[in-house]
Amino acid sequence: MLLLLLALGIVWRLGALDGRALSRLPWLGSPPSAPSHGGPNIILVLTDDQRWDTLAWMSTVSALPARQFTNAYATTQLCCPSRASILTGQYAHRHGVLTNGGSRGGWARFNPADTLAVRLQAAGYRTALVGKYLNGYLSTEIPPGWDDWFAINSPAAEHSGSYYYEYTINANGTVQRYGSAESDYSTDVLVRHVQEVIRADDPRPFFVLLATVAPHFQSGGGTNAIHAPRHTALFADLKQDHTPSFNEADVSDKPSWISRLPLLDLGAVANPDQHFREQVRSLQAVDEGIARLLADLRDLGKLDNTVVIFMSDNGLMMGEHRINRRKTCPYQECLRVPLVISYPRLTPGRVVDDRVALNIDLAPTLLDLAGLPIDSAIDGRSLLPLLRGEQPAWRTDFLAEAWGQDLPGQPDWAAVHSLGWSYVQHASGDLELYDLQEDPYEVENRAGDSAYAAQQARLASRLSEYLQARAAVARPLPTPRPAEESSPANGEE
Ligand SMILES: [Ca+2]
Ligand SMILES: [Ca+2]
Repeated sequence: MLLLLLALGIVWRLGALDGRALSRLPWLGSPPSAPSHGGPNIILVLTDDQRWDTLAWMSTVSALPARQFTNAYATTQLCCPSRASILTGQYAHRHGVLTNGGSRGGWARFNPADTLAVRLQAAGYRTALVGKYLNGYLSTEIPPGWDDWFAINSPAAEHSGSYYYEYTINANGTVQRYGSAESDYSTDVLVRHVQEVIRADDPRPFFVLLATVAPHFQSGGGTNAIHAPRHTALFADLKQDHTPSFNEADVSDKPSWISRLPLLDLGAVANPDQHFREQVRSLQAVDEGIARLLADLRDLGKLDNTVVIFMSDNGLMMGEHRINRRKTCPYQECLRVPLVISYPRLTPGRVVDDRVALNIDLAPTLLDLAGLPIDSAIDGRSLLPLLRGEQPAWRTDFLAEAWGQDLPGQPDWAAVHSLGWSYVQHASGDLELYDLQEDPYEVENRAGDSAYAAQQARLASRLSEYLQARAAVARPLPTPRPAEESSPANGEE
């Protein structure tokens, strides 16, 4: 009796809290009986290592009524740092996840306490992470901010480097094992889970991060992306365009770790033409999955009130400047990502927008869509005014940065990148300068060329401003353990 009175007393005291806090107490049941938030539903589809120039082969995404950002970039061009930036709206130097592993990066270095998911959940959203989280996440731990956690958590050694088949998923605390059957193909498994999320009888708006494995190449063996069996017959003759930088004949203008690369052996297993075709094939299941989700939303009457964002975490070199299957480079192929934002209320038709959009803009954009404040802890800017068709004063350049050793001997670098120019300072002291109007494929490094001295001085000054601002907010680096100093921190994932 005493216990009952005590319990009633606690419930009475909780009654003084607002309804949202009350609803999140598990023994009182959830979801709440009434929507606590009137914001739109959000589905963020994040592909892995998809270059911007493969978007054209995704018929559903290409046909969405949407604003397509043709100059969208990853500020750090690597899975884990970029995903951490998407979740926080912060530059890598600020959230501190600089690499995919080692002491300077990976899941273990990420602070999950204040993410987009945490903020949206606190505001009344039902949040779901479906697919890839952060590199090195092998845990059964569920980070804060997620109501529904369906995250791939198997170590690379256990699944032949694939993640397309033979992987495990932490499904809200229960580890599920997937095999090699056609129905285990990871893109389809993830999409099916998102279908469950959006069909759930829950009055709260949802935020779903659907992070596919596709179209990443397999780790370890240099083999290509894996497509769903139903797409084997597609694109048999498809080849990537070989731009003037493909297998660049003269790389003597490049820093030493590039100028010493041999010409690519195009007969090798890691043939970039084949990988391009396999990327496009593997993206078909992603595109079909998005079509299924759109059909479900239409059936549920939720289509008009759902924002669908399509983006990749980073680009990828596929033979340009002789570099194959590498990221963390300052060139267009690494920096640029596809970015499409569809919100029927704001984007009734297809609009191409060439303003500079960044991975760090996603978090503030989604907070803005949810009516939440964007505070000074966020580096990116909301794209919502752009979605509305407004013309605010907007950035014309940005700071790009990278750490780790994706190419042997490659130092850390920072760059200022605009639509007209790219200027790169490597920690080794090497400089690169490209006139992107004259030389969009970056085959002629103009650093040190007297004809470009004024531009170089202007860009060096601009980069210096960025680096001073960076120093003021950068998360301190850990002291590297001796064994790590000579080993790659990024691996191939
Ligand atoms: Ca990636
Ligand atoms: Ca050259």
